[in-house]
Amino acid sequence: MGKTKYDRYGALHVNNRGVLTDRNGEKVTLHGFSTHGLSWYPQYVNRDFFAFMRDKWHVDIIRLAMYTAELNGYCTGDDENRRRLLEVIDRGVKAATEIGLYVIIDWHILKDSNPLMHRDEAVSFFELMAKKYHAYGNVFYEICNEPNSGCSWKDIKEYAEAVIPAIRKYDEYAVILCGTPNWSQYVDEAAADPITMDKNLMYVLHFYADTHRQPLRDRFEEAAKQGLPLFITEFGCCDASGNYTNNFEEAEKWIELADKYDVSFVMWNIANRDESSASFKPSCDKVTDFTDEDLNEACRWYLKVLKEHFNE
Ligand code: IDC
Repeated sequence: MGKTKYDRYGALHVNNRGVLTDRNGEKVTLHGFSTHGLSWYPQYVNRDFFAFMRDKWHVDIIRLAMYTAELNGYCTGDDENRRRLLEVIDRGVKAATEIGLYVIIDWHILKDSNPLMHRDEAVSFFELMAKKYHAYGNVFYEICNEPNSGCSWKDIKEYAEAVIPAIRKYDEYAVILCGTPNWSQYVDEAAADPITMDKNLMYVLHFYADTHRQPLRDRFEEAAKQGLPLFITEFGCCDASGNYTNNFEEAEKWIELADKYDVSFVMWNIANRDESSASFKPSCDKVTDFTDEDLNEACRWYLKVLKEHFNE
């Protein structure tokens, strides 16, 4: 096994042209997978599987998706549930660190459409995360997955301006990822009024290829051209529900565009749930050492993309 990207590049930052770079200014793009909700599928957060993804799948980043509202969310479940979630995150961050992967801690708002709803909890959560992991160098903090249902950029910005200082109190350097309006699509609104209190910040765009096509690519490209730091922390080949037909033709256009602007991307999702965005077939209950027959079509497509084009 060769050196991982983390072994090679170490802690990253956003340069003044909005590109993710290492300490010598060399640009770095990361590719990997997102877990499904950590309360639902904690079993995939294990070191063997992370090492398997690193060695067999050319993965260099894992996103730990912690729902805040849905089923045993961090803000809706009880104390015991919160304790369990913190434990899974800790296991995930440590496993990723031990084997040289980057890792995203994702505050996965969804049903709770406006991040201001749970701002105080988010401030305490990220303060705790930064306190624990500030020395690691491979951790990204994603402060709000997908603001939606009319949540404005102004609200997201107000939220970010409360959470960023909570992180910076302990972690001066980690890259912070911030969601954008309309399920993390309207990056143009962030470009028009960026957050100025912090330089080590990237804005998030999500796409589901069968739903979000050229009009969203145009928004993405416009923002990229303006030098807005962008990170695709979640995408799918299917429609926005996370299910139904995969559209690989549209997905390929997205990958090409992301690559053109050196934007990193992470695929949704690691689970054996009965939906086309899940990587594993429902009949597969393994938690590592997957074979081709265990994988759904979108996962197989993605592994081929990573192998053929992003295998450094
Ligand atoms: C979906 C899951 C699905 C789950 C649902 C919960 O795939 O199994 O029942 O969430 O509401 C997103 C979200 C992500 C969604 C995904 C697919 O970030 O949580 O996961 N999606 O709908 N944004 C666009 C699509």
